[in-house]
Amino acid sequence: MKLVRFLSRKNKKNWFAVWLNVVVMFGFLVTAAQSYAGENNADMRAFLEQMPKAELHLHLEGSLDPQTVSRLANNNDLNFFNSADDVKKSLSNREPGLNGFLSHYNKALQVLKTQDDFYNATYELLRILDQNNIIYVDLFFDPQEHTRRGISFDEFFNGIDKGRIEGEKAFGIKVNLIMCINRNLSVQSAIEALEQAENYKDKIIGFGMDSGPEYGNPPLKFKDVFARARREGYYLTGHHDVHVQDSVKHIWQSLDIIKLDRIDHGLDAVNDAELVTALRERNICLTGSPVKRTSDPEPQDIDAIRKLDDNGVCVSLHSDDPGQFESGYLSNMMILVQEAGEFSKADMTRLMLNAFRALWLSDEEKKSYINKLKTYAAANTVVWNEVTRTKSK
Ligand code: ES4
Ligand code: ZN
Repeated sequence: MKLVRFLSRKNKKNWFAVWLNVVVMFGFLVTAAQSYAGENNADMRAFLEQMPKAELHLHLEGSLDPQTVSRLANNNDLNFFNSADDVKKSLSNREPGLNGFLSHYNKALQVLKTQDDFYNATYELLRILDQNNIIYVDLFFDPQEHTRRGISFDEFFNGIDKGRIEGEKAFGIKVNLIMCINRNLSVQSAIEALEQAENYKDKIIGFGMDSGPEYGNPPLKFKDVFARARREGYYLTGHHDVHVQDSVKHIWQSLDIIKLDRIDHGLDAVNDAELVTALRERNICLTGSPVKRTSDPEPQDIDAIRKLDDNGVCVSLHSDDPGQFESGYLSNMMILVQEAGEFSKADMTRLMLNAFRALWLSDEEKKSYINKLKTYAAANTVVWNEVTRTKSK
């Protein structure tokens, strides 16, 4: 009250002093809030970057960045993609949707020609994965895309395998390989790929299906091929991209008839409550990949991921084609997803726990990976019961 009386004496100088104080205080509060938020962001980013990770959905061919694509094109005397800008233009000018992306992808992968190219691509990829603190990777490759260009299975596979072995040693990452058949090609071609892989069966953990379009090429098309791959000892997985016509019906086929062990993408399952229950009860994990394309303001399908996670489905985050999507490698993608979805540290840890749950390893090996994540969570004061959403005893 004293202040009001004092001021009401029309003391202009003092009015000015109060006003100045208010402005200064406001500025101070704003700066403090900004710096607190900045520190928080930096803290969250460091938490995500340093988290021990499993990458389960990554195409070797999609790891080639524009510089690498153009360098290989020049080395191999190809008359396309002779500069990184050519590659970037092709990426940004592509038709929207999966088919537009695949026509870029299928052209860019043609720069891989020699065994050394495959070796280098694999080895250099593992170097980057290590920088992302990835300790386990299931790596996809597309045999038919190479054999159809006249490169034998033996030729390219030995390059990938050498890169895998040396990369494992140099970077301490465990690598398993998954061969993917192209759903757009014939059943006969898929069988041939399976037969060509015969000699390398012990070096390939999984048999998958990718490429597109999915509509018109449902999982049922390859029912007998998947059955044969199962008999030969492969784990089975398959792509079910998002926003695809009939995708829910296709995911049901993959679950009930093909009996896949895991599903790549598959986030459209969120639209079918019974399917959500089936995925949860049968413990079939979805390797989500909310990539960000140049025109997207943020990674896609954050709401689907949240809803599936809230409903107890084992869904995880992966980078898919990190050399070609703006979301890049896994650390960066996790940062984008966390920011867009405002997920907590416990939420982000659970999404990574799901990846370790989805591994095709013995229970003991899985437990040892999960313990690494658990130790990391504890060191960062993340409460494990909040990660697993179980009540404390
Ligand atoms: C792919 Cl279906 C699909 N999506 C993303 N990347 C790919 N590479 C091969 N098939
Ligand atoms: Zn993929």
